[in-house]
Amino acid sequence: MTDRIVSWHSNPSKPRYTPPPGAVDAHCHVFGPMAQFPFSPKAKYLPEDAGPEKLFALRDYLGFSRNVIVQASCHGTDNRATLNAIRLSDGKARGVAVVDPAISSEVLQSLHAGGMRGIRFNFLKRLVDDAPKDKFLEVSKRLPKGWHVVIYFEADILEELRPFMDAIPVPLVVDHMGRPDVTQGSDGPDMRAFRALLDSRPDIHFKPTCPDRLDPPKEGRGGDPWNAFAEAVAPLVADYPDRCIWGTDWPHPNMQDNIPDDGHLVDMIPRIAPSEELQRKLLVDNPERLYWAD
Ligand code: 0GY
Repeated sequence: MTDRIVSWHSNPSKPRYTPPPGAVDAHCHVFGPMAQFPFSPKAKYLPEDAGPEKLFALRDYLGFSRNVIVQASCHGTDNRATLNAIRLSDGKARGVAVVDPAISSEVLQSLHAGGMRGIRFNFLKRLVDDAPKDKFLEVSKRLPKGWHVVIYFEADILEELRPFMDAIPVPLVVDHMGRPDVTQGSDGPDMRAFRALLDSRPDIHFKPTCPDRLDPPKEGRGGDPWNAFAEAVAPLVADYPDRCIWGTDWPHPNMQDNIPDDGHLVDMIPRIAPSEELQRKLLVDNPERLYWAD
């Protein structure tokens, strides 16, 4: 693996939609800079630098006020690049760490002091070599006060993960709704299974994010881009308005062959959250509760 990849748009359009004051882009990442923060030897992709300056410039350009920076798999369990970005944000960023489950309570506390408010468990085989449920469960029992677990999985393992998720003793946030097949519609089997998960506990949140990943362009399917995504996801946001948070997913790891325009992603917000009240919950109230409670 030698070629470094660019997976983000160099010149995204200005969104037509204006986010409300205080809006949080609650799912984004930083890559490097590599000279300062080398990538993990186990990284499954080697990106160009996409550091804090670029992220904060995009935040301002898109009309957001704050970021939640999720430690990307290419940095493994070395959280320094994410912590560096949080430190440079002047309080406008918080983070989600990826840790070795054997991490000490002292180091967890230092991550809290650095602005982390959760840890991420990644179950995608193309991104990580292993995902030890027993060890994940153990560390989730000794997180700093107020933290939650962010979990990333694909729809085909949702049922298998149910006992594991049931046992996690802190709130959960599910990345990209567990990647349902949105072309099945809002009442398709994947969305029904995901709703059953949400109904099983009141403290499971989700990110109605990544139309680019979940609804990629398909040969012969005309009409509105990301229409299937909007139709499948809007009812979920309407039915669980206090449990969703939104993010761009910049710099869009692994999307180099289908790079989304970030302005178009922002313009999806009113399609999944049509009222001002829903938009305020999705972009301000809900992420604030999870990431800026203290
Ligand atoms: C995402 C999705 C992906 C990658 C990562 O940490 C990561 O590398 O999360 C993916 O490739 O699906 O949410 O950024």
